[in-house]
Order: sequence, then C-alpha cells, then structure tokens
Amino acid sequence: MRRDDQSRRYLLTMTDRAAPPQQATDPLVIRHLEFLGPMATADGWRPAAELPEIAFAGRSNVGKSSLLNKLVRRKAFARVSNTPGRTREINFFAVNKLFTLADLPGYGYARISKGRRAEWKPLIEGFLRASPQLRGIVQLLDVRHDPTADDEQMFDMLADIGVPTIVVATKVDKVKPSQVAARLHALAVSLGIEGEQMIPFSAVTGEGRDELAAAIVDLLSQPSWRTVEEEDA
Ligand SMILES: Nc1nc2c(ncn2[C@@H]2O[C@H](COP(=O)(O)OP(=O)(O)O)[C@@H](O)[C@H]2O)c(=O)[nH]1
Ligand SMILES: [Mg+2]
Repeated sequence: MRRDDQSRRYLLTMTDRAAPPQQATDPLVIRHLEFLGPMATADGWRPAAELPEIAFAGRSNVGKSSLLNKLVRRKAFARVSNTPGRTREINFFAVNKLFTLADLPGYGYARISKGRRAEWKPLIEGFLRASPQLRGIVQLLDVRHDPTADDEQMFDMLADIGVPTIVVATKVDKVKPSQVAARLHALAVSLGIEGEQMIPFSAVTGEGRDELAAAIVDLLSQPSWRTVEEEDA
C-alpha cells in the first residue's frame, strides 16, 4: 500500500496539470466511436487490448455518463451507457481507432445493501491490474461532496496500482462561482493531492471538457507507466 497514513496523502501518479495546454481548437475531435462490448466479471470476456486504454471511474450519480456524453459528443454513447443491466459492467468503446475508452461501473450506490455495495471492487480492480494497455484513469468526484469511504478505497487502489490519474471535479455549475476554488481546495486536502491538478467540470456549461480532452490526449502520447516501472527496476 503506497499510502502514508500519517498525512493521509495518496501517492497518486498525477498527470501534470501545471501548464495546461492552450488549445484554440478541439484537442479531441471525435470522428469515430464504436461500442466494443461489455466485461461482466474479473475473469470474463473483454475486447482484445489493441489500443491504449483510458478508464473512467466514480461513485454512481457522480455525473460520469453526462461527462462522457460531453467528451465524445455522441448520442450513441448515451444509449449504451443507459441500457439497463449494462450499469454493472465495464463498457468498452473504440474512439477514433486511437484509444479504448473503458467506462467502469459506478460504485457506492447508496440504496443497496452493504454486501452488494462491495461487489464493484473485484471487477474494477481485476480490470485495472490486468489490462496490458491501460495508460491512465479519469477519476470523478462531485465538487459538492467530500470523498466517501468508497471513494477513499478507490483512491487507495489507484495509488497502489500506480496508474496515472486525472481527477475531475464534476457539477461545478451547482456551486456558486465564488465557492468553486474553496471546494476544489477542500477536496484536494481531504485526498492529500494537489488542487491545481484537479479539472473542474460541468456537463451543463461544458466547462472543463477541452481541458479534460487535452489531458487524455497527453496521457496517450506517453508510454505506459508499467513499461517505465519495469525499465526502472
Ligand atoms: N447541474 C449539473 N447536473 C449534472 C451534471 N452532471 C450530471 N448531472 C446530473 O446528475 C445526475 C446523475 O448524472 P449521470 O451522468 O447519470 O451520473 P452517473 O450515474 O455517474 O452516470 C443526473 O440527474 C444529471 O443530470 C453537471 O455537470 N451539472
Ligand atoms: Mg451512468
């Protein structure tokens, strides 16, 4: 476990947000989007890992489907992600034949039993640890709420795996503009991460969409952290 419990600091490998690229144009124009299929269990079927992969995670209701719709600007995406029964699977999409987008099941749904609530972990963890082509994960938090116990488990897991992580604070249109910076700071403090490394996002106004797209494109241009760790060893 790579978490220092004294400072509660998650030693996440964060992508460098210090100098966000100034893009005059859309950094990720979606020309092609194809649903590749679902993965339902940790040792179950998954599409061939031909392209680099970016995963998306968050508590259920955090705004993941809305964010993905905004990111890919496609109605087809919404149709798949809202199909009943698909919500407890990992759904894979090929984007521009450039990368695979892995939509992880939302965790921590409040209205189910404690036992069933723990069911998300083996599938998500199994996928994250086994995917040979994983390049990074986009981890979502609702800007209005402090991280839950499930969020903390998720962050512990990401720190342990060492996967590069982009943290997105969703629904920023729901807090007063004057309070956004304070909420981002509070979230960063509770997770022990750098506040500047979080991307504020709103599916309503579109704020953060291009910055997120640029961060993903940037991650895709780098080699897998697994390869780098092997070379260092
Ligand atoms: N105001 C606002 N509402 C949002 C935003 N993103 C999602 N929502 C709402 O939050 C609820 C859950 O969103 P959804 O995308 O389905 O969350 P998911 O369960 O994580 O896929 C829905 O009622 C959305 O309309 C946002 O950026 N701003
Ligand atoms: Mg959803």
